[in-house]
Amino acid sequence: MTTYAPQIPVFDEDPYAREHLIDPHPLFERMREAGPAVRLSRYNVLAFTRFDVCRDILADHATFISGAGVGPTDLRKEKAWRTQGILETDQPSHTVMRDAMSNVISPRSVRALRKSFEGFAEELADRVVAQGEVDAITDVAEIFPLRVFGDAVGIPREGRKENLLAHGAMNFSAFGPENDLHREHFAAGQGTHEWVMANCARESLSEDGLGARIWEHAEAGRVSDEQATLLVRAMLSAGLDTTVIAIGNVLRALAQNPEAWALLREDPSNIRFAIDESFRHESPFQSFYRTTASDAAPGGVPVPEGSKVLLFVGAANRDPRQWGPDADEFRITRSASGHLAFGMGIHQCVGQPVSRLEMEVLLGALVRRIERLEPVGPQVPFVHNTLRGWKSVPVRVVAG
Ligand code: OVM
Repeated sequence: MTTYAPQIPVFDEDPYAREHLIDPHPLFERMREAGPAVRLSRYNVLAFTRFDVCRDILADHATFISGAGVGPTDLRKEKAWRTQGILETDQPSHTVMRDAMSNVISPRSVRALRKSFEGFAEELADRVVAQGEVDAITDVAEIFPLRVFGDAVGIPREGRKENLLAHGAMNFSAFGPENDLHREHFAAGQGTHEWVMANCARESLSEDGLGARIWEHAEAGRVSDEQATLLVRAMLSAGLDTTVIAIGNVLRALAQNPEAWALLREDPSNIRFAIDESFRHESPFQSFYRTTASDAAPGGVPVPEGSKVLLFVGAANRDPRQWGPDADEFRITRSASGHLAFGMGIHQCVGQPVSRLEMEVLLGALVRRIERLEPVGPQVPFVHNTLRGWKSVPVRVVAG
């Protein structure tokens, strides 16, 4: 067992316990204030919650590697539940995969998606207004990416809903410890991995989608067939739940902050500020790990080679040292860009322009029709090891 410097503050609480997952910010604050790192005694791991230190760790991909997995398990010692993909790969093979991925998800290819995203956004927004009272999660946030992102990748419509959400919840569970929640999400995800893998195959994907564009890189010999499969898998496993949660979180924040909704109606160019502020304020992907390839000292804290380090980007995104004394408030007039919700450095989310486009187009269609959203009835949190969102956010739709 790794021994850490004795002066590092020790926390006996479990950040993955239900009570903290439901309301993580009080514990995040105590960890941030205790020092640049705290040792979680339950896991014997160092946890980082301050913005600057998390950012520095993410920027140094040579010292803080991903190839040993971005969950708590060292995948060099224990076999992963699935083949390691782009997320859990280091240079040089990461670069090969990343180049293909960023060629496929390019400014031009993302721009080309706008029209079809808008078509479905208009349809869905009409439906929301007609209903008058909706669940921002199940009637809106879950519906939109399943349709438009599924179509963009080029997978069949049938089976998406039953497979992709449970698959994402299962997959992202493995970036946290093997606790009861992990087991629940793995049980619920039974069979979905097989469905996802079957849809990564060249012959399952439509001609005109992002998945088929990935396979062109395999045909050209720039990536192997296995790498192409893993890149389509990354789209399907990383692109769905995260965006569903992101849409749910921004709708919830806007329902609770009607003055922010009014600013979007006044000037729709404010939509992108609301999106970034929401990513900062409640980051969909809250925490993950790196592994030290050599002795390191992030934020001055000594970390021996071969240690897992736990990064709470959800806490870094609330760090008052970075965001000021009102860091806990949702305020779309602040400059929230530079948050760590999409990571940072060579592994920074490559799909983020697609996710942002989905959010921007959908919010645009909604603010054109709706004067405000009023929260009604109890909200149900999505309790998950690494994702932060809601399962139910009922709202009354005030058209106008
Ligand atoms: C995966 C995957 C790939 C990229 C990112 C990610 C942020 C997951 O293969 O599951 O999560």
